[in-house]
Amino acid sequence: MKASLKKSKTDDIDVSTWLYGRRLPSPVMSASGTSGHGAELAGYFDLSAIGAVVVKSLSHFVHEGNPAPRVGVLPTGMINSVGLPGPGVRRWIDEYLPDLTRTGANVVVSVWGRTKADYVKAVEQLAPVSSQLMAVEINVSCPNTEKGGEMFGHDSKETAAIVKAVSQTCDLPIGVKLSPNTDRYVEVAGAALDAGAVALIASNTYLGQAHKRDSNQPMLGTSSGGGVSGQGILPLSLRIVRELNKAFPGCDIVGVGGVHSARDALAYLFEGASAVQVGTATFVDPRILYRISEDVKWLVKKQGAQSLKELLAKKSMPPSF
Ligand code: RRO
Repeated sequence: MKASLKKSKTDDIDVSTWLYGRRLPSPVMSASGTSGHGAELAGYFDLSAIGAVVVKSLSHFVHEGNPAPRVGVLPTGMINSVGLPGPGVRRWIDEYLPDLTRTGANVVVSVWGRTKADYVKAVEQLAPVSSQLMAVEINVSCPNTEKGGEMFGHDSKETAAIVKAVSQTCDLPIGVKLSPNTDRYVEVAGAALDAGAVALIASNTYLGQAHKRDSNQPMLGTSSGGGVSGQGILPLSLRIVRELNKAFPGCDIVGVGGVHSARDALAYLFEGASAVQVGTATFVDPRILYRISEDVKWLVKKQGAQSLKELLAKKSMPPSF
C-alpha cells in the first residue's frame, strides 16, 4: 500500500541517464559479481526499472573459484576472495542469459582472462548474442587471481592492449573496470580510453587482509587476503571518480564503492559519474538497487527539480539536502 503511494508520487520524476550511448531509466546499476550471473535478483524487483544488470565476470572457460570461506564480514563492509567462479561464456549464454533477457533489463557482461587472447576469446563467444547486450565491461582488476595482487589493470600498456584487442573483436561499447590498488589509475584509464574504451568503472575492491574475530587466523580460505568493499571505501572511490572526471571531462564514469543510499549515489553523480554500481549493500538487502533508484527520485523531487539532470545542473546539493 505504502509502496504504491510512494511510487505514484514520483512517477513524473525523470532520473534517466546516458551510458554506453543508451538512455538508462535510472543511474543505479548492479556491480559485477555481487548478484550472480543472471536474473538472481528478479524475484525481488523489476530488473528493467534499474539502469542495468552487470553479471559476474565470465571467461571463455569454466572456472571453479577459490576455497571457502570466500567472503567475510567487516565492521565497514566486506572482504572477498571469491576467485572468479563461473560457467564460462557458452554455458552462460544457454543457461543464464535467456531468463535475464526476459526481464527486459539492460545487460552488461563482465569478462576476464589470464591472457589477452582469453579476453578476445570470451568476447568472440558473445558475438551470437550481442543484440541482447548493452556493453562489455573488461575486468582487468580482480584482486583474487592466481597471481594475487598482480593484475593487468596496474599496467597501462597491458590494459590498452587488452582493450584494443577486444574493441577489434566486438562491436559492443566497452567499459573498463579499473583497479584502485595503484596510484596510476589515471594513466591506466587514459590508455584504456585511447585504446577504445568508452566508459571507466571506478573502481574494483581494495586489496586487504582480515583475521577471524576469535583467532589470529586469516578470515578467508585463500589466507592471502582479498578485496575490501562496502561503506568504508566510499570516500576512497569517490576521490578516484573526482580525479578521473578532472582528467577526462565528459567521459562516462561509473562510480562504484560503498553505495548504500541515494545520497551516496548522488555523491558520485555530483563528482561527475554518469551512473553508479551497487554491490555489497545487496547482501544486506536484495531490494536495495530498486530502493536506491526510487529514493533518487524522491531526493530530486524534494529539491524541487523535475529531473536528475536538472538537479545535477545546480552543481551542488542545496543545504537542505
Ligand atoms: O571473483 C572475485 O574474487 C572478485 C572479482 Br572477479 C573482482 O573483480 N573483484 C573482487 O573483489 N572479487
